[in-house]
Amino acid sequence: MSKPRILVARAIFPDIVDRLRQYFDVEDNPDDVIWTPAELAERLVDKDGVLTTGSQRIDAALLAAAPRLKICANMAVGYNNFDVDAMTAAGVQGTNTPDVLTETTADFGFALLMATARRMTESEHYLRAGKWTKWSYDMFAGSDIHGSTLGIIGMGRIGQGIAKRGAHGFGMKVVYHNRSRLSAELEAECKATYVGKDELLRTADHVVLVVPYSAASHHTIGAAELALMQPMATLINIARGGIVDDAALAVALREGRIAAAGLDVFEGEPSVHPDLLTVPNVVLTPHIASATVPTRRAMANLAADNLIAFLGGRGPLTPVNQPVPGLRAQ
Ligand code: 8YV
Repeated sequence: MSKPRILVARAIFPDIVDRLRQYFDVEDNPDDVIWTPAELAERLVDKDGVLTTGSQRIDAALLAAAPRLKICANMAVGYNNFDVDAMTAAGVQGTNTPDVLTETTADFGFALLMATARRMTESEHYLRAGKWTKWSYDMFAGSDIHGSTLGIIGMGRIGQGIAKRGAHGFGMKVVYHNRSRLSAELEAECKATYVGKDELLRTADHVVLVVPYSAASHHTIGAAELALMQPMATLINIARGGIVDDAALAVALREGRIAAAGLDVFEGEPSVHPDLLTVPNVVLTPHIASATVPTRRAMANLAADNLIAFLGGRGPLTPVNQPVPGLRAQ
């Protein structure tokens, strides 16, 4: 019997591609070419599965062009690149990579918060430029982390990881806002108090965004929300571009309406709003919150294991939808 055919649509660890070759006929993309939607669709015409990442859109048009496609395994926990309704209607399984990146991403969120509040990149640029000639009382004076109020919007697994780091490691008071309240047990574990979004924005010294992207969460933070924040507050976005109105944020930073921002994700990335590149009080990183070698390997392996389990006739390991089986060409 011939093996199922899959596409590994972005470059990943070569040994994990080799592992997939034991189960599948694999077409891969070792040079990591960024295909247009039409080029991706062309490669999927004869494929049963695809290993993809957050940058490739899987929608009704693509599914129609790929009649044999049965599973899309995202190497990411966020799956806003999937049109989940279209996939379910077409009988296509979607999977993501939860849990394996939680602690790494929470570490990064906290690192970005600290770098932002303590002005680490701005001060390093100053030093590297040879401008450091003397000490002064207010040179790069930032805001404290310990003992301050941490506001988390989006209290899923990563948000909870950040809350625990803040509460247990740094004695922060933690408030959170989420679609639904955590159980009393989880609130106690995270030492976190549920508040309304506006109250969080008004009272937090540091606001961290970890909410999944959807039409409903688009521009969760825009000019009106930034206006509620304290002038000494910092804003951290490790969620998705589009959760923050980047143009409005650049204005708020330039006018000193908030103290600083740390951004790992951007609207329209890898493009970055030009005004964010010129304001000094922002720390910018290229979507690397999950980027440690062990975690990226765990993500790639989980995406691979989803393909192996599902196309091997067992259920998906970490599904994001429940399509009716058997709708797709064999
Ligand atoms: C990925 C992420 O690196 O998991 C996610 O949702 O944002 C990152 O960990 C990125 O999406 C690439 O797929």
